[in-house]
Amino acid sequence: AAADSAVTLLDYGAGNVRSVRNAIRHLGFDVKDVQTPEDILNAERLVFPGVGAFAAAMDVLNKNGYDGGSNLFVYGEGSTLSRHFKENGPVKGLGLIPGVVGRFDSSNGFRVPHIGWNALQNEKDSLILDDVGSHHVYFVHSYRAMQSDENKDWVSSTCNYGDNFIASIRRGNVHAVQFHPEKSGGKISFLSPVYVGLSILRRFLYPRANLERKPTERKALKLAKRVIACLDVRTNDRGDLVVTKGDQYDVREHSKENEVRELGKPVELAQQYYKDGADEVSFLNITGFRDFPLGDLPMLQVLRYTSENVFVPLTVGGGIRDFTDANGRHYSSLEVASEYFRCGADKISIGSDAVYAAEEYLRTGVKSGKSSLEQISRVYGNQAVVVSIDPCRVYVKNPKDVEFKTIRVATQGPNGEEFAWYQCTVSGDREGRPIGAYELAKAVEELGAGEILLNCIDCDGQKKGFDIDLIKLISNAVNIPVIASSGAGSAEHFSEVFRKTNASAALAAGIFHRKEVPIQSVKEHLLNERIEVRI
Ligand code: 1PR
Repeated sequence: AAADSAVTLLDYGAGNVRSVRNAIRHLGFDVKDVQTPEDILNAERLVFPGVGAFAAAMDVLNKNGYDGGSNLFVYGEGSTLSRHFKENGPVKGLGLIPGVVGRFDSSNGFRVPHIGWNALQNEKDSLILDDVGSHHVYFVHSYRAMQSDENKDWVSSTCNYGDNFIASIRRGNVHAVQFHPEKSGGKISFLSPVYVGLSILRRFLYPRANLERKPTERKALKLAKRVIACLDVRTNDRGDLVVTKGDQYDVREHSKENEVRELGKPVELAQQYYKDGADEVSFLNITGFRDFPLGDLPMLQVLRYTSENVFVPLTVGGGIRDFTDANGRHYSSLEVASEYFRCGADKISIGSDAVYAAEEYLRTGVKSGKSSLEQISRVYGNQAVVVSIDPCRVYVKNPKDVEFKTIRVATQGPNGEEFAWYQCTVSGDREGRPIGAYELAKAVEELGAGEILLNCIDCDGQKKGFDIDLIKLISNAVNIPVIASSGAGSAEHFSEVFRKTNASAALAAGIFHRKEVPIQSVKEHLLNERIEVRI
């Protein structure tokens, strides 16, 4: 092991590097940023974080004269280190590892991006994966490297998602992993001080650390269904940022004061949910359509603090759009998103602005390339862009009455209607738009969304279960992962949504905030129901 405690980090501004930084610090090391190519050559341990959009990252690297190829402890995402990369056309990678990277094939029913907690297989001589045993680790990517004769001696583990792709490689001191150790938090066992993802980084940083390996009984087999805790955040009437929760999006107490309902503090609750086993945490700035996030420093601060010791993916939404402030300074949505990523977000979520972008795309039939959705996914990769849909059920007598996709409903409407469509809303349900959730979902997938957060205004806060009709409709319409949201009232509602629909994840807020159903009991219930989850 190297004598000094510094780890050299190559931060080329292409994604959430804050979490990698935080994880290294958490393990007791200082981080030294690469300023010049010599810093790379002089590094004893070099960490090279993965990126969402490879071509954009290589461009930055090439402009700065980094050409890689050093014989160091290199630790980075496999794709970046491979020879050629086929995202946005052929782009030359660093050329450290022989192999070709290609996009997952979504035609065989596997959703792309591959997002979530999956199992490692065929592990051999990795040196750094010893503590992982049969636990899940966190993946988020659309491209993967396949095994070949050229690289078979490098492969130290694989993962199965449609096909067997390379999950990690090791050659001498070079380690690369396709998943995110800094996001694969969670303890190895209840009593153990060892965390799954951090243990990987730790074994890299202290190569001789000789912890005993204690494989657990249960085997992680495949991509797990995710359970996500959502924090709707806004300022209360005193100006403090608080976690609130609405009933059908109404977050005010119906008392004399009509104050905003308060359920806790964002950073504390996020930490709690991480400890309780949440697979992801989402923050939604629910007054983002009104406030401006770069002026809203508290929200950025919430992300900074949370990412210091929450090692699962963080999503942030609310207010991601172009904005001109009172002084006439213009901010692009890309700048807003970049600031969120720098502060520790792994994904950003776009609500209202995605509705406008989809409307324009459907009206003109042309992708302008200018919408926030398109721009952010071009720079950060579509796996970093979630579109949050806030639909409202509208009953109709006859499907021909509307131009939007309708469904036959399981429970009839108030006037005996047998059909309904789901109308998209913007600005937190303040305005209904002439576009259905079905049409929106398909359009945003084409525009570059990597995931859909599917809320339902009718079900929000009602605790009567998810809107199965809606979730079926949308998850069957797209090939990207869909997060079911709104209405969870019990652990059984989670197994119901995973059984009856193709949702990849289920999100809840109220039951977790009010401590009515702990995350752990949701997970245990799913496990008993033989639904794969991360424990
Ligand atoms: O339009 O890009 O600024 O984004 C605004 C974001 O804020 C959107 O993601 C939108 O869904 C969200 N939002 C706006 N107003 C509200 C509100 O509640 N008044 N909250 C709101 C959305 C819905 C879910 C909720 C689930 C689960 N909240 O996120 O957490 O319904 O709740 P439950 O388990 O208690 O039923 P932009």
